[in-house]
Amino acid sequence: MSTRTLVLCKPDAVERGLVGEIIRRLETKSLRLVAVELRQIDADLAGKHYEEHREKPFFGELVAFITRSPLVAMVIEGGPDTWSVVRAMMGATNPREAAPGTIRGDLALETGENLVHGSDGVESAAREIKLFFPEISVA
Ligand code: 3AN
Repeated sequence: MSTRTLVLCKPDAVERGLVGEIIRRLETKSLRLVAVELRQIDADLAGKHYEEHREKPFFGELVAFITRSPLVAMVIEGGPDTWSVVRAMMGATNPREAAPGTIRGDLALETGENLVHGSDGVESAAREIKLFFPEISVA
């Protein structure tokens, strides 16, 4: 069985011209692209996407960042635990602590500009795919 997950190349990735590098890493790993879209999201979608962080002190900053310019949203698939493979490739939330070899470890320095988002489980993947790509099947 193959599962799907949502990946975002955040605005900093688009601004820095790193979308190709990020997709290259995912594809080289043999993960497959199911859907890809360049779009600038509004505060409403950003708030729904980051629902779990709504009460955190950095929520306003997070919404301002993710809406500031276009991002690239993708649905990725590849085996039984795609979300977990993608998370391992992303590295730790704080790029200063992210291992070399990971996307954040190699390409970023600040938590507020950490290039990528990946769903953190099967349920959040289904929820997030529905938010960004309502027409795409979650599995
Ligand atoms: P991840 O992106 O690794 O799943 P989450 O879900 O804990 O991390 O956090 C979502 C986003 O919120 C992060 N990518 C980061 O941009 C931001 N964030 C998380 N923790 C902090 C923090 N302590 N200060 C500022 N921004 C943060």
